[in-house]
Amino acid sequence: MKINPEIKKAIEEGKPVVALESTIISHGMPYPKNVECALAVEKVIRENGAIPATIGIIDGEPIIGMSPDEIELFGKRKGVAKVSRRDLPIIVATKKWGATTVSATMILAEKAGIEFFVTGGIGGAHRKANETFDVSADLDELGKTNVTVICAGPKAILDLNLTMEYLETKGVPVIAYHSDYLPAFFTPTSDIKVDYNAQSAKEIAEIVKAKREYNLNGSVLVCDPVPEEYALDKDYINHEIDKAIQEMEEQGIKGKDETPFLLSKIVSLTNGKSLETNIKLILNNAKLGAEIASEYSKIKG
Ligand code: PSU
Ligand code: MN
Repeated sequence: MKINPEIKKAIEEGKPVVALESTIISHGMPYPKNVECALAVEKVIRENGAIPATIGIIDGEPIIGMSPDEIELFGKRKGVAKVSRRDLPIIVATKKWGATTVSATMILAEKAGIEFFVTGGIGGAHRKANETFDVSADLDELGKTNVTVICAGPKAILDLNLTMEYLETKGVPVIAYHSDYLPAFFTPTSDIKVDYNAQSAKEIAEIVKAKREYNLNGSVLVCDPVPEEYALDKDYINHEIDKAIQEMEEQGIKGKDETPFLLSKIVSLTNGKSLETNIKLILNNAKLGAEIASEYSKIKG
């Protein structure tokens, strides 16, 4: 594993560091918006007092803190593998390029000693998961790996109720920022209650501290609602999501290809509107993530 020297030093000195994933770059958005977004997210994290560490795998070596050139190469390159926990040993041993999902990014961030990780949306229990068993490896990772994840909630391509049940089983506290309800990625809210409505970054840092002091392994899932002005209309986006899922089923797309297919299909069905919302919400999450990491570095002792 290669840790960028600036990040290594910051970790050693207990300064705030925020991890970022790379599946969002290679499988979550089209080029060149993916690269622009990844660099803009890093900028927001720095502006809010933390150091960004974008994580990806190049020639089998996990990189903690990719350079802007590496991010550009990543965003352009075709055929980068989507890597979750299952895929990690294969990609390392066969010396391939790999884009880390939420699960693999959590594993590598924890190994590097990074507590906070900002992304757009997490994977979850897919619709009909009770028949298909299609539950993202992200959820099990959240149950056991000690990294706090800041996102805009699970997307409505998933079954949000099943996702929340699964997180409860795995002991993952789900916190919404300034809301009683679970944010649903493109829309700021759903009708599902969260475990806690947090009013400040400091309050969230204190919850993370308590979780670590009690050795309650796993994540704290922080869900930051997309700002109203960038949100999509709920009925509109859910209708487009239904169309994308129908097309996925007709084409027989399964397994790890489902989420990337749906993400790109939704971008084309909405003429790029979903992509704009996606970028805005990540930038919003980056600000909160950097603030929480900064508060945490003051109190962790
Ligand atoms: N949800 C999004 N955008 C994404 C992903 C999920 O809104 O880019 C990516 C993340 O990397 C996540 C992965 O970890 O998809 C989940 O894939 P799967 O559903 O195959 O577990
Ligand atoms: Mn899956």
